[in-house]
Amino acid sequence: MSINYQDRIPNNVDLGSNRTLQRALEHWQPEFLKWWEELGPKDFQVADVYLRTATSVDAKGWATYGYVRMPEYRWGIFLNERDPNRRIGFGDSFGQEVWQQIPGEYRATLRRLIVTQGDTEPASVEQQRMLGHTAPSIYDLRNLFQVNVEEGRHLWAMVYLLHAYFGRDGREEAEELLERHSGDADKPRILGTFNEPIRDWLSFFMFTYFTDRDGKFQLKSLAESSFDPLARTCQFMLTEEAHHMFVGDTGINRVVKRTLEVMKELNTDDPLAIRNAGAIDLPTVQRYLNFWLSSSLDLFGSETSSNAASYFANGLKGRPDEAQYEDHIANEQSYLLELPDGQGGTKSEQFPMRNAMNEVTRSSYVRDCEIGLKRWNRLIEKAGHGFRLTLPSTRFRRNIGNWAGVPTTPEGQPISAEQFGAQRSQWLPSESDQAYILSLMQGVSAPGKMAAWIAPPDRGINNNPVDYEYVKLQ
Ligand code: BYC
Repeated sequence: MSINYQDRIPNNVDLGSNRTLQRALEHWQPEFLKWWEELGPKDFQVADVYLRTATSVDAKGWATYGYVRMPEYRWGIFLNERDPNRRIGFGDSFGQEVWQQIPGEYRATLRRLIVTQGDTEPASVEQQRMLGHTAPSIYDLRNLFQVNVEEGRHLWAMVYLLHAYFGRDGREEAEELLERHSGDADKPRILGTFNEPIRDWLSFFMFTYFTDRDGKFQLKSLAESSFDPLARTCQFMLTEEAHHMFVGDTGINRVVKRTLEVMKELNTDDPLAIRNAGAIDLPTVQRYLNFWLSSSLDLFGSETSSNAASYFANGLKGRPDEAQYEDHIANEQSYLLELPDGQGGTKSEQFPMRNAMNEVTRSSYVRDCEIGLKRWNRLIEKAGHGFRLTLPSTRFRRNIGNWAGVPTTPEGQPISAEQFGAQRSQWLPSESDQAYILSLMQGVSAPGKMAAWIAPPDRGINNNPVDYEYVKLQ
């Protein structure tokens, strides 16, 4: 399963044996590069960046480090190895052989899922396009670019499936993936979060912690798919995804650490004094967290979804880590949901388990989000402060699903729109919060130097020191 780097498109799918497919992808490749040039990281295309590139999908080869100019990154097609004994792991066809081709009746639905997944990848690169100039260090700059090139590769992963298994429709969808753009008034990206601007690095860290983690859970669900090529693609994408969440987790950790240092130096927790010293007060960190978590919660879809039920029944999309469940058919269980009663209160209702799959996945996601919070709060506790970062309720500021448009407190208590409006600036980034955070965004480019609002990382990349020249700026 080593990767063929001789081909114009690196791959481990024996692309050379299918000339039509190879030609079609070689036709898409310059379109991708044009998109990268126009909407990928602005201005750093000739810099040498210390990046990892996959040279094989096994443990030894998937992370090979070296200096690369981003447009020369070897974007390619890498699937995990095929397990000839793999069986359908859930739904009505549990135990049957997995599919190497798509059954006709599921074509449209699978195409929709793959396009939705694929759409997020270039979207995130577009959202982060301007961040290079304001990186708090070149260590961070390198991490941004690593995330960006890998999101580009994840787009390739989905485009390969579209080209290889969906004929002309798939080729058209692949073109449209480069035509929709994040935040575009006429052709926006499909899912809400991917149209939100990311203008500052606090948002970038929140995005990589919370939104990339949605990616982890969606990819885990698709890695269970009966459509084996999709499952194998997502399994390999998950190995790369882990670094993206690491960037968010350690980024927020370093922001909190620096704030605590300033609080100690000044012996105060007064947000204004902390801001005057150039750090980010913890209530502002909480407000950014509230914004990005609530946006990411929408990405799981509605609490009750007949789409989700049929994805599960038909074996298209499972639960993350499906093997941990006892019952893989799940058509006799139910799930209790607390929903708005339409009169300012809540009501409990039982739903068939299959219809609640989005909520099952969202709940696993929230548990995973708590791990970072515990770590950040330990820092705060050790420094002797009573403040704690918390995850807002899954009901808070939702735009999709049963809680969409229902105003609640961050604890999930329904309130009136007036009450919400009156407290909004305590719960979500206000204009003045955003102006302050933007005022901190000034690029730092000397190796080892950090902006004043963030602590240095504990260690560098691939055993290199923190002051390594991770990006050689020309
Ligand atoms: N914004 O039945 P429902 C990642 C739509 S992130 C706008 O509840 P369903 C990454 C929905 O499409 C992972 N629209 O939805 C992270 C549906 O529309 P249609 C991305 C939304 O189908 C960082 C309608 O509402 N992967 O990889 O059960 C950087 C009815 O909704 C939203 C995937 O999303 C929203 N937030 O589930 C880079 C996996 N939510 O079909 C990358 C593939 C829902 O009626 N997608 N809608 O026109 C899916 O599995 C499903 O489409 C969803 C929704 C989970 C998104």
